[in-house]
Amino acid sequence: MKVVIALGSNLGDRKGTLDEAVEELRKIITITKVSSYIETDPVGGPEQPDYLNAVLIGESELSPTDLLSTMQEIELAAGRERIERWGARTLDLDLIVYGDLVMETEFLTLPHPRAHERRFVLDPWLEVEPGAYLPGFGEVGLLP
Ligand code: A4P
Ligand code: MG
Repeated sequence: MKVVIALGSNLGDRKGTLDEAVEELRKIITITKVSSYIETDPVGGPEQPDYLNAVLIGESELSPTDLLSTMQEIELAAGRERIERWGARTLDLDLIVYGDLVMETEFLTLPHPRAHERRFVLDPWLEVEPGAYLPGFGEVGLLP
């Protein structure tokens, strides 16, 4: 299934962390595109450093929940500590879409519930996929 994953880091060696996360993800999905890494102002949460954000596109054989748990293991391996929601982190991996799947459970909402309003997700996504489509929201290129 086609998947879109957003990567973010705003602590430590941000570029090294994103490079490493891409290599770890490559072990579980077939990556077809990786966007450039963009510097972004933090959105929401407490005062915190700027982020380096990126988006990648791949093909996954894993189920959505198995993919999410593997992504969380990669976050932990990158030294992420969940101290406060939306706070600074060495690595954040969000599953933006899994094919056209629309679902909501306690652990996983698809598409990602805040992706549609976040330029730090939409801009790098459009860079690697100009015709990007967000189920339930429409063409990414037409979102405000
Ligand atoms: N979860 C549900 N659906 C998903 C999904 N589609 N992908 C659950 C990933 N996780 C999903 O996430 C909390 C819970 O969301 C997880 O346990 C998972 O089961 P988390 O990663 O533990 O906590 P968090 O990241 O602090 O919260 P959240 O809600 O994921 O925050 P966001 O929305 O990821 O925002 N500003 C800039 N410029 N760049 C950023 O990357 N990131 C954030 C974090 C805030 N501001 C930012 C950035
Ligand atoms: Mg997250």
